[in-house]
Amino acid sequence: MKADLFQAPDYYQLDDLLTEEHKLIRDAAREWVKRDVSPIIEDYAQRAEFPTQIIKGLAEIGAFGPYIPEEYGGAGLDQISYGLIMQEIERGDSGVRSTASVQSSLVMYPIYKYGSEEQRNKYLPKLASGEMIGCFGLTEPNHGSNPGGMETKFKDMGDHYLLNGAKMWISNAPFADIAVVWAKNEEGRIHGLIVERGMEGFSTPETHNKWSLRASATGELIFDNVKVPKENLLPKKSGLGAPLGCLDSARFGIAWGAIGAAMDCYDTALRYSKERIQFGKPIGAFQLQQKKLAEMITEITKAQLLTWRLGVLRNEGKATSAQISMAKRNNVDMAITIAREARQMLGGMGITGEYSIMRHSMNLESVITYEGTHDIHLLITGMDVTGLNAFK
Ligand code: TGC
Ligand code: FAD
Repeated sequence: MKADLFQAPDYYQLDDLLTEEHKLIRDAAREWVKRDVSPIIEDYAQRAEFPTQIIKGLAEIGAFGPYIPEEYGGAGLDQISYGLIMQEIERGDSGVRSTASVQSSLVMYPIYKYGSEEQRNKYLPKLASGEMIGCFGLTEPNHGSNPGGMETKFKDMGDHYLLNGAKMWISNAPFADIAVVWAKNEEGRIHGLIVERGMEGFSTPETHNKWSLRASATGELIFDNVKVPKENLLPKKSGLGAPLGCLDSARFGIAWGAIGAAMDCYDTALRYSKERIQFGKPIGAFQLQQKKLAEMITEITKAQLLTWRLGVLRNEGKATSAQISMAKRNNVDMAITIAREARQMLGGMGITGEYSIMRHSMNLESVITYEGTHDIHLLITGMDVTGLNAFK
């Protein structure tokens, strides 16, 4: 792969909206991606392997639980810092960002928000340092967009719970130490349970043959009469709103992350357009190529403004789930469109691993599907503005 020469676009001087601390956090993440991710990621993606050696670095840049309070090992940062870290990581690779967002928003967040004090103290510091990796089991083979229909269930056996069922498409599953699993009790109420690797009857087979997110490990979670200790149930919230509340946090991170992938594609295409000569001049001098670049930077700038405002609203505790859906949907769509256009600008070179664009493009096919598909988020916006529910 080519050397990482990334220069971040900031067409509307949005750096002026950031604090000095935001910029320091972002720049540290950016440097780390240049040094530890960019040189190796294409090779790992080609081999369909997650580079476990970067876990320590992810922890060091604060990517595991950025907004979790310091007393539990988190970085105690605000939502914009969290977003900026996700942006920088996804600039390197969406699969690496997946590992960080699952760990932060889907494992640490529910333990922090819905867990007991004992659960917080037992798991959060180890998750923050990367000593422990977690995954989040909501999706099932028969229930993706409608998780409320889940079949995974647990029974109260007096001194423990007995868990049965299966989850599918679970990021980090093949190597995770713990899984936050959503399952129904005998009354059909959804609860979160912390399942630990090594519990009898619990297995995590890896999902192979992916053309997307190849540097992220995806797998199933199988529960065959798993005895879960009673103290592993998350006590403070139940019902579908509990897992969906975690998704708000992860979707927010993805809205920022997608900008990172888009910025990388734009920056690569811009540089290439000035270097590649056809018909005696750089291809960037042709109007058709300029149209692509002009539209890319316009869309990136709009997405940057959207997420910055959303970050402010999140910091003030005022962002709604529907606002987060709009940003996730818009920004991922923006990124996948830019990746496709940027790939074309590189001609044949665009399909090779010499450049990051094709990898981003394929990764974004997962990003536009997970955490709620493109169409599901449109229906959430539709429901919000009309007050009419198209799901039921
Ligand atoms: P509905 O009846 O609308 O809602 C049930 C309860 O949940 C509440 N709620 C929310 N709470 C917090 N945050 C949200 N975003 C919420 N959305 C809804 C709601 O108020 C209600 O509460 P209550 O107290 O009244 O019971 O539920 P529904 O069954 O009609 O479904 C609505 C729908 C379709 C929007 C929802 O199911 C949905 O978002 N589906 C998409 C599924 C999804 O996003 N799955 C993601 C799996 S995890 C993943 O993909 C990780 S990838 C990570 C990576 O690798 O980076
Ligand atoms: P379906 O729900 O079967 O949807 C199929 C199509 O039907 C989609 O286009 C959808 O938009 C459309 N559709 C569905 N309902 C409606 C409707 N009401 N109106 C109109 N159209 C509709 N899940 C986890 O729990 N944890 C993870 O860590 C995780 N990681 C993932 C990693 C990867 C790489 C991938 C690909 C997925 C991951 N997922 C994870 C699962 C992901 O959240 C689901 O794939 C996603 O929610 C969609 O579910 P589905 O694949 O079952 O598609």
